Amino acid sequence: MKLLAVHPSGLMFTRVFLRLEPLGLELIAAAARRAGHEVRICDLQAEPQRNFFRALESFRPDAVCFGGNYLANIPEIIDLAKAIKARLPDCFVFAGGHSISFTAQEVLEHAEGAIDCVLTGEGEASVANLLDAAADRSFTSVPGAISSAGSGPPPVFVHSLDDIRPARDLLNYRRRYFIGTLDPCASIEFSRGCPWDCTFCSAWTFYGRSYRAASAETVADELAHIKEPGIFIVDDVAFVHQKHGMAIADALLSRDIRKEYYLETRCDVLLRNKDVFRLWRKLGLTYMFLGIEATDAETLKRYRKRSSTDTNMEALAFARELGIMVAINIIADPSWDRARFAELRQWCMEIPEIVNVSVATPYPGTEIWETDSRKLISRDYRLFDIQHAVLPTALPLEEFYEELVKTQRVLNQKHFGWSVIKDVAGISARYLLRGQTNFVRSLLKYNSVFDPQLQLADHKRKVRYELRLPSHREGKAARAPYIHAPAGRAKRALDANTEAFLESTRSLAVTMSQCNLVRLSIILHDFRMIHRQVRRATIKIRRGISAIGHEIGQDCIGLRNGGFGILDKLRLQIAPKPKVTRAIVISQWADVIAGNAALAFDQPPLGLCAAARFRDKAVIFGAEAGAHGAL
Ligand code: B12
Ligand code: SF4
Repeated sequence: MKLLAVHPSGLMFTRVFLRLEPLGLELIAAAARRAGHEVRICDLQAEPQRNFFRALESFRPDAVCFGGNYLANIPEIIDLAKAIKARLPDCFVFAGGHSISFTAQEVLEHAEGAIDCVLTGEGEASVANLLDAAADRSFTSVPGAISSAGSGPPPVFVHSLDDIRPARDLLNYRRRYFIGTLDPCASIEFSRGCPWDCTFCSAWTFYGRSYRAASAETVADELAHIKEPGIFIVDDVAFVHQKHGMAIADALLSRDIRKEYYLETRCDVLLRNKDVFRLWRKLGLTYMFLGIEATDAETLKRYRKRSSTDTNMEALAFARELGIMVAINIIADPSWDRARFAELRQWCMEIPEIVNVSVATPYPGTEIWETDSRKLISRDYRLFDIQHAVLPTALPLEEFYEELVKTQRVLNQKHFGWSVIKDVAGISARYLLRGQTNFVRSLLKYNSVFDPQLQLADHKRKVRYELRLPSHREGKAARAPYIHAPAGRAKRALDANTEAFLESTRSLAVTMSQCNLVRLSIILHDFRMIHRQVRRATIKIRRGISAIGHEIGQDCIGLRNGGFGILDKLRLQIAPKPKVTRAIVISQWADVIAGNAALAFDQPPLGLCAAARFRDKAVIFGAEAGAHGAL
């Protein structure tokens, strides 16, 4: 069979800052090629749409598939599918990828027969089966297949990440992929999945909270064959597993492979695995993206980021120490007023990092989609790119965009303004001489892409395809909308120590350093992993240690030690004292639950446990803050 694999066009972000190869689609292409099919790739991020239509004419594919990772690309995919059927009515058209997996049924309906099937989940595991089944259009035996004529069993995982490597050779314009000064840049996957569960993210629901890793040898082989000097590591959270990061580093060192790398990780992972990141710095780690998301504890809690402001600040300090370019993301909430934007600008100007501001957006597959989607002001897929506001804004929409773009511009100029261009003139000239224009162009394109009037105008476009709302009751979260069903620890390539670390962050409510006791309001919830009897509670703590005693008084019980024993102990203490509504527990494993409340700290050093030997009062300190901070 002749298969044309298509990636739709790039979204706003890719017009300025980066453009990266469609790794997922290359894996599908590789799996299909291995099954004996003739495959071509057309990546509309890097080539004009006329190439797609030319390929239909000249290649005359028997099947065309689309990569649907991004919700905002769905209308384009549907329109292209309709255009295929108008030209090649017998062509088998299917789609797969992250976002389309969460919206399969509605996409099939919008496409009105132009898309024959959606293959949900990890596509390389079942694409060969699907192509076999295409002849009689019967997909009921294909795992992950959804079609109007019937669906197959749930999607399955590929046997091992080492099985299939991407068909990089099929891309027509490899030199068009870049990120910042990594120009040209290839992408690679070291691991897949994320074991955390942030409310705004669908990485964990897609992969059922699994975490799998490619072997160090496979990764090193692949890197040895990649020609590009820049490498974008696509992992959701790079180097969660220390040993894995070290093993890849060793394999690269032994083969003397030198590249420049970009990766994304969590602040707590960076702090936990400092040696890994130090070693990777030596190996060429140049850029790091840290998902900070919010600058205050309350919002971090709401996003269930399971990290604290202190951890985030400490991670930034460590990343600076490493001497790499650090970019962070902050999510702008639609409730923000002008003052809040100004505050963010101020904060961002005080730190040296590159700051990216995105807009809080509920996506299918995320928890906030389940709880917030009924408030949406638009269900136009094209606006779901985290650069547009799709929830009601406190400011009039026009003013919200003015503030957003002003903030983004200020932050952009901080790094990419003319004064900086002068500094990077040398680099730019070198790239231009090599014929690499991506980076230089990106420096100049900002204002033509990020413009409040353009963003506002996007809301006024005619809407032909709209997202379908979830069917359950408003405000009530349904079951997590997994694509691959969760299989617990068995599906995580993590050792016991890393699992324990994971557990501790999952139960982590907040950590604070003694000298940074700011007013804190935390809604505690979702400790159900450890214990099902979780209730909500609010703990308010005022600046200063004495203020803590005053604030929480006898309502609060402080306990030291961890382990499951503490659950009983805590409940015993609280049960006969109905007035006790709040508790602070200093816990090794942060495994805390009580009838009414709990606040846990992750792995306090021994000194802190000792300091916590007091009765009926609380201790607040940071896990990494050293042995101090007792009441
Ligand atoms: C790396 C990455 C990027 C990179 C590169 C993307 C690229 N060129 O493909 C960059 C940094 C450019 C990027 C940008 C953005 N990203 Co991004 N990105 C990711 C990330 C972390 C990993 C994607 C990846 O390459 N994985 C590795 C490959 C092997 O897996 P994969 O692509 O998912 O492919 C597998 C399956 O999806 C499926 N599959 C994929 N394609 C196809 C096609 C067919 C036919 C079939 C059958 C199956 C199939 O099979 C593949 C193999 O198993 C994901 C999170 C995630 N875990 O998925 C977010 C994610 C996809 N990104 C997201 C977002 C929001 C964005 C941006 C809009 C953000 C922004 N600031 O503007 C932009 C838009 C970029 C654009 N294309 O225009 C969201 C998507 C949300 C949504 N529902 O639309 C995700 C899910 C992150 C999240 N936390 O929510 N992203
Ligand atoms: S840690 Fe990152 S990838 Fe994992 S759920 Fe949170 S935002 Fe998503």
